[in-house]
Amino acid sequence: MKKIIYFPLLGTAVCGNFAVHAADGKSDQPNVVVILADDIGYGDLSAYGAHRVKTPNVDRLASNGVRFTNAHAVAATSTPSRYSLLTGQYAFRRKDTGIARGDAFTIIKPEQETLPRMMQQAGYTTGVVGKWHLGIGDEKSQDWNGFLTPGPKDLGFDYSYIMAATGDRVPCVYLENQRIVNLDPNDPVEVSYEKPFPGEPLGKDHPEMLTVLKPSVNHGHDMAIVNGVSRIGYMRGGKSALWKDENIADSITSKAVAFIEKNKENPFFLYFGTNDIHVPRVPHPRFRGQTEMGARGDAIVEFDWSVGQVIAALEKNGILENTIIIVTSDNGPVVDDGYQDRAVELLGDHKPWGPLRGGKYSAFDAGTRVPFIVHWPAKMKAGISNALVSQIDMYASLAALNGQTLPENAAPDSQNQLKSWTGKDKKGRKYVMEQSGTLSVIKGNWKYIEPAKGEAYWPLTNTETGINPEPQLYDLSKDIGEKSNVAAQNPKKVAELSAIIQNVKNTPKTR
Ligand code: NG6
Ligand code: CA
Repeated sequence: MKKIIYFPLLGTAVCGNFAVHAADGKSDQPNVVVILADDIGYGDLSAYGAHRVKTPNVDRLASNGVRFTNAHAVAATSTPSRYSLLTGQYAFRRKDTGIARGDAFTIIKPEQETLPRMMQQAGYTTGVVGKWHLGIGDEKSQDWNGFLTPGPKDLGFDYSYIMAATGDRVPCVYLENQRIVNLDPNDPVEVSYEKPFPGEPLGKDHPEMLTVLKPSVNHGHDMAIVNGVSRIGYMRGGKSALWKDENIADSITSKAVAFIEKNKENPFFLYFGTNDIHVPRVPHPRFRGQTEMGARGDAIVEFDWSVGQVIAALEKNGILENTIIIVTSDNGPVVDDGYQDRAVELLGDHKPWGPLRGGKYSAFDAGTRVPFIVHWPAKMKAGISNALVSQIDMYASLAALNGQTLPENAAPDSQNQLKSWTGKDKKGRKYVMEQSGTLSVIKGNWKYIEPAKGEAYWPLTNTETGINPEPQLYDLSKDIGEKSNVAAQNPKKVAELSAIIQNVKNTPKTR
């Protein structure tokens, strides 16, 4: 039986899976470009009120698109946040989704349903460029000098050009379609997170070799030295393949632009994870000094430049109008994340967290409430939306956009929020879950943080992470800075919100 699927936003009734055709015979499906920043906080962009740094390219998208004020990453660190976005499943349902090492095996299993595979089924060519941080290879084959599989291809990306983990973790190389780029077979790459390679100097023993950045005091980041920066993990070899930190934005942005150029004739889905503004922050010399905030501020300018390059590529090819661009961040901001880059000292009155409390790693809202802009001139009216939205819904919302019916086992926690993402529904989700060292939920004006024991994550103190053995309840309508815990005065609210969390934990599927 053929199903008739109605595309609410495209205004076209179609038969079968996908067959949206405009009068000229070309596909009318919008391209989708997701620009996922690393560690950019709610208050880091001028569209969100920053004044010590200007982000004109992001601001252009914000003023011609919808800028969200109540949008959430699923987790307060990268790996669980990205896992949730690409699978539509809360990362806390799986124990192995914490911050991944650079030699982690593929975390999303090839047999899992994924967002990029759904997009492929909807007729898109899919690509991932930039930060990956979801592991690669498996126990049987993690051959750094050969073909690393499973990897992005097995999860639904036709093309990949990635950094395996983070800028501060080895191996410091790019992988294009799951092979190291520019590798000299006579100088193979070796990677270990267990023990150093004999003869390779380490940051902790050779501070004089750390000519670009030194680690913060009492901190890790003191192992392999690559380009005058010590990292987490050990590596040896691959000299010709090593990235240059100051060129990362240029390298990955040019690959993102090349992907757009190559696929401009047909619908494409590009997932572009920037390295900015994660540590080590080493912006290209042309961005240095663009702000008075040192490397962290200049990295925000570099991020904005990358966004500008993507916009320019779409515009040049006449496809900006019918491309959905989503700009957001994987988690909230951190100022000192392990290197002596003077970010704390030069911050001045810049507030990376905006009016919120906490930051990266934190259960307080700055950990996960992030900038979120959706730009789609062809179908959306510009504006500001306070709708409660979460990155967990990208999967089901893009599926709905393309008339894709989700299989039973796909995207268990992802809801179709297309109407709120396109600015039409001003309410959004009934509740949003957030993951840090504990779980939190926001519903209406209320934010509840589950009681938890645990140590604060460096560089935070327990007061900043929001990890507390007592239940916490905040009335965000009066207290967006989560200063006054009103749990004791509102036992019914506490019971209601804690029941939501219990229910989500106990039911493997919430969509
Ligand atoms: C932490 C690192 C931090 C950063 C983070 C991952 C220490 C003490 N801190 O473990 O520097 O790399 O992991 O950041 O090593 S994320 O944005 O990719 O989640
Ligand atoms: Ca991050």
